Amino acid sequence: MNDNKMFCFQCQETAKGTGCTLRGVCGKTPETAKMQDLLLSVARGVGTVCHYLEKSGNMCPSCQCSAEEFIVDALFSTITNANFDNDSLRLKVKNGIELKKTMIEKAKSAFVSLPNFAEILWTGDESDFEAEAERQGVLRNENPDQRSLKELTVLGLKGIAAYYEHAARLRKKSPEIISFMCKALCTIANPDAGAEELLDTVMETGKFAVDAMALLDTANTIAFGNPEITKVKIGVGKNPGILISGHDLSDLRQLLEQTEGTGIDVYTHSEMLPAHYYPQLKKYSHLVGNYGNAWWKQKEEFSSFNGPIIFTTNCIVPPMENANYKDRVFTTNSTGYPGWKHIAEGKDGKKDFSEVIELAKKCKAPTEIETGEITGGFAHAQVFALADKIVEAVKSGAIRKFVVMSGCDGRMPARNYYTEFAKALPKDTVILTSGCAKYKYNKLNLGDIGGIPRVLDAGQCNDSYSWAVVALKLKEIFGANDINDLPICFNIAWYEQKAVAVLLALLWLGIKNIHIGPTLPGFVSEGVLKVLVEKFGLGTISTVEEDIKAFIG
Ligand code: SF4
Ligand code: SF3
Repeated sequence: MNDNKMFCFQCQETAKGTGCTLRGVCGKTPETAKMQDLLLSVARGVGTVCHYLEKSGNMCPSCQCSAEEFIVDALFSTITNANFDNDSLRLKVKNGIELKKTMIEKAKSAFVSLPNFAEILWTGDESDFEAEAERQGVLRNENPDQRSLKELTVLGLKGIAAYYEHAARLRKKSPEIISFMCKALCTIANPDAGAEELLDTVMETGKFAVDAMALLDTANTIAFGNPEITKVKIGVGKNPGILISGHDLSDLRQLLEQTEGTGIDVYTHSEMLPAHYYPQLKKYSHLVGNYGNAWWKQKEEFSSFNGPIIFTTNCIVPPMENANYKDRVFTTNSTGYPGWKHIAEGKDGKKDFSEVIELAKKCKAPTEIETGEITGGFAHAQVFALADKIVEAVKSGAIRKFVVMSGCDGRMPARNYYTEFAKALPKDTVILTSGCAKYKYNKLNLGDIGGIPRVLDAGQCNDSYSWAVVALKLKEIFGANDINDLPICFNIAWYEQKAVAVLLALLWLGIKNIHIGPTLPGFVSEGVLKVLVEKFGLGTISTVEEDIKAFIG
């Protein structure tokens, strides 16, 4: 690892755009980074054994219960801003090592010979954790293009794992997705994997990202109904509240059930905002509104919320030493932070939020930081319900172009570009959004076109799937030969690895000339960038004026 204390380049805020080497810009310490590197290495080992067992007919993907759970959780726990808790990560590593040993024994007794990858050979001695983490970090691949393709795959897998975990919690699973994850982890573990095989794996990751988003879409709509146009309050009431952040709608439902009739109000935060659009969640009258903005403003907003906060997924920002909310934050699922109480799933698959509720009862009501309403709920079913109106507006020229601005928000000042871009877009354009990127422009009141709002929010980042479904439907309606002939352009803001999965999904669907920003990923090497530019016309952003000219004409 040279003089580096760590190496991580998986998110958009990576130091100097090339890699965090001393400490993460996100707050990740070298110890946490190493434990995550080790966890990923063990996941590659488990995935490789699974893949070999399956190939030899000794295991079907649907019976890999504990392997499936381990792989999905390992990938999700290493997503940016998900888990900063070394003890919890160490425990995951140890469980993975035990699992790998059991599976290797199974392979031996079935006479399945395993490849001699380092991930298989390592015995998992605890005194060797640190050294193995250093050997197995991102920089283990010396060839920059090979490293880049492997990282593109694993970062896409992290996004898939996140979406898969939510779907699985709602009892929707897919042996095919798990089987692919194992195969891809095996390819990444293979030191001799060639460029072509790696590029194919990257593209296949896009295919399975589409499948994972479709799976989650089905799971969500079966459980909670189809999102519908909804106005969400952004002010506060007089009751004490619980703030729930992240993406896990199943956790929110359990919290709403357990808080019903207690006099506690529930508020959504950041990526939980779209929960309000679902009929089976908005029916709870004590789901009163959304508090605050995207993840990166949480230090100030948690402080003024006054009540307990639950993180169901990323994005956690490490609190200041003297933060007044430090003792009222809880985590669930793959998330963790040292000193914060983790609420695990019970044997019945349920979580007990009683401690959070008791704490809320002793807290003051939230301090109001803004007032008014925001509108959302434009996932595919709602958009299809408005299809006639939308098609008519396109045909008449009232709508000139749709601009997909899905993705993530972040704290870099360069991201003000997205606010300015949204403001500068001509009045005959409509923004299609999803993910926390929307907080850059969802309170601007950009007006409507004949009753169609100029900002259509489909939901969380995984709901970017809706825009793919809508684009395919428009292609059919307009009889276009190619999806790229439609009046749609893509200006995506990325931050963490779910956005990487979404980008790979869009590439897999054949969408060209996507612009990503505010900067290009540090994990894309010059060689790989050249391929992405030549094959897909991938680009980044420039100035608002130049981009409006280039995208809209
Ligand atoms: Fe740096 Fe991002 Fe990795 Fe954090 S997640 S260490 S900010 S690259
Ligand atoms: Fe946001 Fe973290 Fe990506 Fe799910 S909450 S979009 S950044």
